[in-house]
Amino acid sequence: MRTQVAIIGAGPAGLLLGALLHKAGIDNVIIERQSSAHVSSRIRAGILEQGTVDMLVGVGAGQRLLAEGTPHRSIELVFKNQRHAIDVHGLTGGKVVTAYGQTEVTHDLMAARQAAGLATVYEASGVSIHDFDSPQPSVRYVQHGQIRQLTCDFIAGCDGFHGVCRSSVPKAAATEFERVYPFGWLGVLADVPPVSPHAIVYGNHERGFSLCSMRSLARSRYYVQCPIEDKVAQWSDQAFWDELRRRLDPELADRIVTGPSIEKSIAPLRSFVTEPMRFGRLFLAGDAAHIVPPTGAKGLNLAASDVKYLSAALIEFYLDKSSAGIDGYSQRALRRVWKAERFAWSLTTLMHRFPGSGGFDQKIQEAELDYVVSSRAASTALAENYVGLPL
Ligand code: RFL
Ligand code: PHB
Repeated sequence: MRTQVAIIGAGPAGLLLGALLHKAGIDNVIIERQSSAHVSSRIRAGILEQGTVDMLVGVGAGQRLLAEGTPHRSIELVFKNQRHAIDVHGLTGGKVVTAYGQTEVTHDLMAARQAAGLATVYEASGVSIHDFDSPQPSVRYVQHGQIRQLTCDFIAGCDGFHGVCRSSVPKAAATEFERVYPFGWLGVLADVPPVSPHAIVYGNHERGFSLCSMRSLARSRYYVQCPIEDKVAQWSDQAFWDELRRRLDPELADRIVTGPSIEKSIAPLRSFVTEPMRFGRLFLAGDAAHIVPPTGAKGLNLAASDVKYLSAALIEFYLDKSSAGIDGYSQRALRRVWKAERFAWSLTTLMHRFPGSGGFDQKIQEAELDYVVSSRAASTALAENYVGLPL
């Protein structure tokens, strides 16, 4: 089999890249390790920047998003048991974020890809990539017990943090930057109306961080910071709801509607960047190249901006016969990646309880939060990062 661009991974990065290339008439094949059912059932991100929404609409996968997504014009910060709204919409000249689950984004992109009849290989095992330092790279994998080979012009490594692409690059060719946080997020998904249907609520409390988010007017997503050693089995639904309530202001705590969890998991928090994001004819995009802690809601949105830059570079290569775009891809993408890394790190640092920190650290966080909500300059800085810096 031969194609122009072999895409490894059918997460948001791979599916969106495939859609953008197809729209420009560039042939591509996606090779995915998991089944399509597995891919479309992973519960992860929930908040889309306007740029991400525009891209999904642009590739024809935005119909349900526009009908069912919930635009948020503000976020709320809870500290010292009080809630403060940040008017994101007003502070950014009219920008909003949209609550729409990654599960739905993936579902819509998969459906659009299937409708267009584009090639996707699911349940490919033993995927390996070869010769990306030559003009004719290839991908090998096993499907239905048979070894297959796909030759191509370029490989797009959209295979997430644990994928095969980044680990196929010689160690000496890349530099990795990393910070691992000493806590996790315990997340619960429940079919109950969201406590705050018009805003995402971020809470700072002596007991730790909390977050109230949503997937729809009937489905809520909540998180509490927990020790990284905790196991999901230790947390009954009741213990989760009690802990969440303790960390919110009394009015919000009173309003929470609880119900049985339909998903419960603990996610570790990490900041990670690999540089560069291009090695000959291999490009990395999304979580394959970088991880942000979820506090800023940036992971999926960064995957989208990477593939926007990458698709523009490949379109320039095929249609304008110029290599300038692919030569500049890494530098261009990394500029935006590092700004999102900085934002996610600073919001994580501001909102969480760190082991070994004491009263002084809590007071400093509260003073900074007080500054953020009372200074127009500081709340504007938060708002413009939250809605997403310009592409
Ligand atoms: P993905 O989604 O991990 O997809 C990678 C795909 O590659 C496949 N794969 C392979 N395929 C073939 N061969 C191999 N060897 C392979 N190895 C892996 C995998 O099966 C998978 O299908 O990466 P991608 O596309 O870069 O997308 C990144 C996003 O998924 C991620 O950044 C977000 O989920 C992060 N995130 C959030 N991002 C936001 O923008 N807004 C949010 O509100 C938000 N909330 C979150 C989040 C992530 C969370 N967790 C669980 C880490 C909340 C949480 C709790
Ligand atoms: C979510 O809805 O899952 C979510 C919202 C905001 C974040 C992270 C996750 O910062």
